[in-house]
Amino acid sequence: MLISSLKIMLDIDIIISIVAFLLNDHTTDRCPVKTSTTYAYGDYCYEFVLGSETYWHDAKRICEHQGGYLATVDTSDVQNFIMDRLRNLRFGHNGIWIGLNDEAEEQHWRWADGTPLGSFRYWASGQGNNFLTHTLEDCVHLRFIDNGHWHDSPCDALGFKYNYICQFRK
Ligand SMILES: [Ca+2]
Repeated sequence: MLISSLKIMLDIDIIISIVAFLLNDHTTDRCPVKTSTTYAYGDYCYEFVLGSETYWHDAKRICEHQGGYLATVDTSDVQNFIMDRLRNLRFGHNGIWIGLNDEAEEQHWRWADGTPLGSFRYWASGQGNNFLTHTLEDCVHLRFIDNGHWHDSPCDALGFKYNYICQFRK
């Protein structure tokens, strides 16, 4: 009797895990854009564009042309998800563009989808508030070789081309 109740409990545990996995929906079935480097996470799909590196505004335009926007990294979960993916992909570049920018108003950071920067921030020390050059540095990349910390840099200047991540709602 004890053994059979134990077995039922175990079965329920397994069913709960399966349902949780399905609800989280890690498949890219509902992603509007599917490439070999598109991943589903939460309610969103993230397309890691790892071909030739480009300027921030070009990356932004390409994401929008596909019906998405440059990625919003507003929780540590998303930050960790992106870093895990880059590690798994054996990402070979220094950094990757995300949507964060202060081009509309200096030091008022916003994501490319229009939402203001919230409480989650992952600036490298001394970044995001560099008063000497802040007017020149309006766009942010996640710096892979600096453990994913955020660095602001010129959006469209020679020497500042990166890969990028487009985000889409499922
Ligand atoms: Ca700036």
